[in-house]
Amino acid sequence: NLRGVIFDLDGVIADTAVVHHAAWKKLAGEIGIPFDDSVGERLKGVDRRASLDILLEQAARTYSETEKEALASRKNDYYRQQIEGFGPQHLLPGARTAIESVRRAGLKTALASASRNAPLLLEKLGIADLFDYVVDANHIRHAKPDPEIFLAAARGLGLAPSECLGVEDAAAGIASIHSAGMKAVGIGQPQALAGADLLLPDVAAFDISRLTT
Ligand code: B16
Ligand code: MG
Repeated sequence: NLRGVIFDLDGVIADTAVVHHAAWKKLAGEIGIPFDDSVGERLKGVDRRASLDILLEQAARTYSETEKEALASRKNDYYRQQIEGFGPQHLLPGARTAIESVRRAGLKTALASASRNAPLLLEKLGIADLFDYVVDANHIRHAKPDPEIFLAAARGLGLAPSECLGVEDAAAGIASIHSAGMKAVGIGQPQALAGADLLLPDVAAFDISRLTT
């Protein structure tokens, strides 16, 4: 019995997947690391440090811990520069309606974003009050595809994982949802999200009434 829906943020609700992508690409260019779309796809949903490690797989040399911290924070600066100018117009089409319809159907809503910038983004988008619970990414020890973040969201809602549904745009996120014991709705392209229980082209196609009956 479905009682809660747990949303990912970047690429599902907010048009930020492209912003993360551009920031990593800029950093990669600066340090001479090849960056193509398949690397970009692997970074989706993965936290900042794990993303950097994936990027550095292609590096010609090794980087010290201090250098890695500096690189990760440089990427975050690029990302923040873009996010500064964000507002409700950067919600993906249909995102607000999708979340509101879940609440109207009497279900709970949570946010399971790996992003440490999620609280800032929720304020800028004007949707902070639409979630019953927001996972604090600073308290998550294991990045997606580990189930930790979706399990924390279910716990925060006071629900069993089996009573929750996860919505994700990244392969790592779908894997995280499934390991948590939940059904997964994939938002995006079939190539990247083959494992999803239901695949939708975008969040505008999310219809809670078709999932609860
Ligand atoms: P930050 P999500 C994820 O957010 C992004 O998809 C991923 O590209 C990013 O690296 C990660 O957040 C960490 O973000 O650097 O802002 O802490 O998709 O889980 O909402
Ligand atoms: Mg995402």
